[in-house]
Amino acid sequence: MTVFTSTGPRSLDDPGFSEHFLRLVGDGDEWGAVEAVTDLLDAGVAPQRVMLDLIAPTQGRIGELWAANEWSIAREHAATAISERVLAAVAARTPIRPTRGRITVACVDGEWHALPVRILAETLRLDGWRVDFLGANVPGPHLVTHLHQTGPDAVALSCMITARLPRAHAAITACRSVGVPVITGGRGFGPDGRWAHRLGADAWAAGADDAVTRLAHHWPPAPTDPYETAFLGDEEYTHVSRSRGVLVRTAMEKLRAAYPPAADYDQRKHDATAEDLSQITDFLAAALYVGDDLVFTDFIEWTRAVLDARGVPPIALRSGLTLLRDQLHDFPAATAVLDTGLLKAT
Ligand code: B12
Repeated sequence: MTVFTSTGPRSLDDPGFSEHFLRLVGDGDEWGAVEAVTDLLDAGVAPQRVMLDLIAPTQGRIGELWAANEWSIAREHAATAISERVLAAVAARTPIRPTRGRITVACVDGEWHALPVRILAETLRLDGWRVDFLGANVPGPHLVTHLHQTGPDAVALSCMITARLPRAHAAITACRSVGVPVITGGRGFGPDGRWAHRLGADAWAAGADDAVTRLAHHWPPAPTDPYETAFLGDEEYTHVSRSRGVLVRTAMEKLRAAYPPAADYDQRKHDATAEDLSQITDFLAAALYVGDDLVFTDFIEWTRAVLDARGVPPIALRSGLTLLRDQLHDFPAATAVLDTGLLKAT
């Protein structure tokens, strides 16, 4: 479908349109971005398609441009804020009276990727659900309090980063224990949602369209015992997660000797390195928690590319991994995961 905007003919099928929209968002042109989507809605394009085929992939590009060091974090934040306002404009233009049940939509504790789950929330609302959208970083106990107060038919839990899987497990178990079934989604649950099932989720959906179908046709799920959940988080996981502070501090103290250019780091670079090591430790802990190296190796490959784009050589990452490994020689599973990470960092 072709739409005539103030800047000429535009269509969702035209690859030039997504570039045009990315430019508007990247230039901080909120007015232009909102106009572009309202023109599409006026022309009869379904709001679900605007969200899933335009806003979602554009947000993916925004993050990739940040990762490639082409956009600063400030430009990424400004663009993300515009994506959120564009989404709000779509929502304001499409009021729907709820006809289905009530659903709580939230990100797990420590998860800040709010836009994917906001798109999910709006898509469910358009399908007739009454949605309580709790947004990013929802601590488990507060989520459960909310369930007691509102009595929903389902909880939709989002996890985009695998490092948050242990907290996702706690949230899934808590929701199921109070009798509310959980549908999960977001890349953090792994390819085909493989870790969602291990953590006891009632369902997993690849995206918002899939979630709509699942909730319309396969809900509520067959009841299962909420106490029958996998025991995850053995001794090694517990050690790595509890010693996170010491592991990172010790690695930072020894960094200069292992990687001499670190001696010239200013405070900003020093803090960024400590932050990277903290995240590496979180992903290591999550890999031990679910018993899958992929959690770690995926993150290491991505970190390597992010550092490379900022002129940091792979040896710096390898030094950091080795400094963590040196402290964990009594922990065979952790050492094995770090070894696979070291191979990916080469
Ligand atoms: C944009 C982005 C950011 C932005 C977030 C802005 C924001 N406020 O949302 C910024 C730059 C701030 C950021 C930060 C980080 N990010 Co980031 N980010 C991305 C990126 C590029 C796009 C995410 C996105 O919005 N996509 C658009 C959405 C709409 O598309 P979608 O995912 O297909 O959406 C569908 C599904 O997710 C699904 N869905 C989502 N939730 C749910 C829930 C349910 C119940 C259901 C059914 C479905 C569902 O439905 C959606 C709609 O169909 C992804 C990579 C990617 N391409 O996805 C990395 C990515 C998620 N980030 C990643 C990382 C590592 C980080 C950081 C740790 C980086 C750092 N070193 O600081 C931080 C962590 C912040 C935190 N604690 O949460 C990694 C995670 C890796 C991993 N293995 O876990 C990714 C995958 C990049 C990568 N390739 O490695 N990120």
